[in-house]
Amino acid sequence: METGLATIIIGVGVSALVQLLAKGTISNLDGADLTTAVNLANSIHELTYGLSFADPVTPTHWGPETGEVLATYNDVDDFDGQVFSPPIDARRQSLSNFTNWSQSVSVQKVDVNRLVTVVPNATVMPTLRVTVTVQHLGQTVYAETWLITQGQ
Ligand SMILES: [Ca+2]
Ligand SMILES: [Ca+2]
Repeated sequence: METGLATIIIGVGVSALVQLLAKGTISNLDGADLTTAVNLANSIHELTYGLSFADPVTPTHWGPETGEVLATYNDVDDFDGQVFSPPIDARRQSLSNFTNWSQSVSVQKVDVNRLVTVVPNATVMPTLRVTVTVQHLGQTVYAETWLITQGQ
């Protein structure tokens, strides 16, 4: 009973913060570039919906597990530090006609009680923060951040 209540309270707090973070940042107001950049950021966001919070075989390992490649990445931290240029769509297909564009992904573990605080990757914590930064010709056009909670 008490455990269930705590889960609900934490869940409400997290989703409020997700909405705040999901607004993203805009650093370049070129309309067409911005539309492209938002779409490329959303592709990565959509892609992460299908991933496990941690690897099913080696959940404490950070980054891609041995033998994994883009097509077989199956948990969120597999994408930490990955840069896609040309960028990829939500089905991980390379978008070869988007030359000079890139998606850079950062995954950080954050404190569930203080979501702005990054904690070491090995910490047992049910919250990850993902940031994708989209660049065109080396300039950042758009960046978006969202949270992923364990069991989502
Ligand atoms: Ca992994
Ligand atoms: Ca994996």
